[in-house]
Amino acid sequence: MESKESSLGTPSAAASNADDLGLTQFQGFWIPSRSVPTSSIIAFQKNFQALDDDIIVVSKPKSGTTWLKALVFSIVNRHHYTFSNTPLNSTNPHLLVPYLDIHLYKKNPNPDLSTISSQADSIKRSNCRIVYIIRNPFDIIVSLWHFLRFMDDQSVEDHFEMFCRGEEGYGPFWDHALGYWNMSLEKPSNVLFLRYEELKEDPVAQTKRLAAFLGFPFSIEEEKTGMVNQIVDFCSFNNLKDLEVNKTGKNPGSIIPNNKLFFRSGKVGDYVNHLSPTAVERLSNILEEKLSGSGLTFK
Ligand code: PAP
Repeated sequence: MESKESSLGTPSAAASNADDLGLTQFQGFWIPSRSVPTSSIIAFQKNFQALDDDIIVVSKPKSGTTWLKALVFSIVNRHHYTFSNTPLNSTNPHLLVPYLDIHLYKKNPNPDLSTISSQADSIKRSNCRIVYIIRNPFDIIVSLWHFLRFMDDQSVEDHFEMFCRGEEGYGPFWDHALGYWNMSLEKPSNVLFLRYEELKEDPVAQTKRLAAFLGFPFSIEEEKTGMVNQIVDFCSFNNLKDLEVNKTGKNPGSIIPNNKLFFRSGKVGDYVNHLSPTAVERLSNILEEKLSGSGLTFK
C-alpha cells in the first residue's frame, strides 16, 4: 500500500479551485460547465415531462453509472435481444441510456429562466422510477481523479481537498446523496437506493432487486434457466471492458477521449492505495457531521 500521508491535509499553494476546473455553482451544486452548460440543465428542468413508465438512472460521477446503465438496459430489453445481438455489444452504455442534461437537452437554444424551479417538478409529480447508485466517496475520489487526468493535472491531494469542500462535479457529495436517500425513504416504490459495493458483493441478489423495482421481475423459470446470472456476467466489469467498443471506441460528440476510460479497475477499496489514513479519517468526520441523523452511513 502506497502512503500519501505527507501532503494530504496541507494542500499545495497552487491548489486548484472550482474555477480552474470549470465548475460553476448552480442551484446549490457544482456543475462541470465545460461539458454541461447550465442552460441544458434549465432546459431539462423546464421542458422534461416524466411519464409514469419512465426509468431514470441517477448518480454522481464514478459511482457505477456505466454498470447500472448496462444492467437496466439488459433487464428491460431481455425479451428483445439475445446476448449475442444486444446493442451493448457494439455501443457503450452511455449512448444506449443517454444523459438528459449532458446529451439530450444540451442544444436547447433558448430556455426561459424566469419560471425555473430547483428540480424537474414533473419527475416528482409522476410515478416514474428513479434508480440512484451510490459508491463510497473514497473510491469515487480516486476513480474521478484517475479519470480526469486526461484533461486536468490536479494532484490527488488537491482533488481530495476540493471534495472535502464539496467542490466537485455535482457536489457536494453529501447533499446529492441525501436528496436521493431521503426520497428513497419517502417513496420507496419510486426511488431505489443502490450501492456499488452491494452490487459487487452480491450482483445476483441486487440485480433481482433492481429488476423487481423496475417492474421487470425475473420469473421462476428465468431464474432456473440462469437468466439473472447471464445478465450479471454480461454486465460484469471484465466482460464489458473487453468489448471492442469499450476498448477502442469513442462516443460521438463526447469530450471523453475514449470509452476505455469508463473501465479502470472496478474494485472496491482501491482508495487505500491513494489516500492516507489521516485523509480517510478527516473525510469520515466530515461525512459523519454532514449525514448526521439521516441514517445514511458508509462502511
Ligand atoms: P461515469 O460517471 O464516467 O459514468 P461510472 O460508470 O459512474 O463513471 O464509474 C466508473 C467506475 O465504475 C470505474 O471505477 P474505478 O475507476 O474505481 O475502476 C469503473 O472501472 C467502474 N466500472 C465500470 N463498469 C463496471 C462494471 N461493469 N462493474 C464494476 N465496476 C465498473
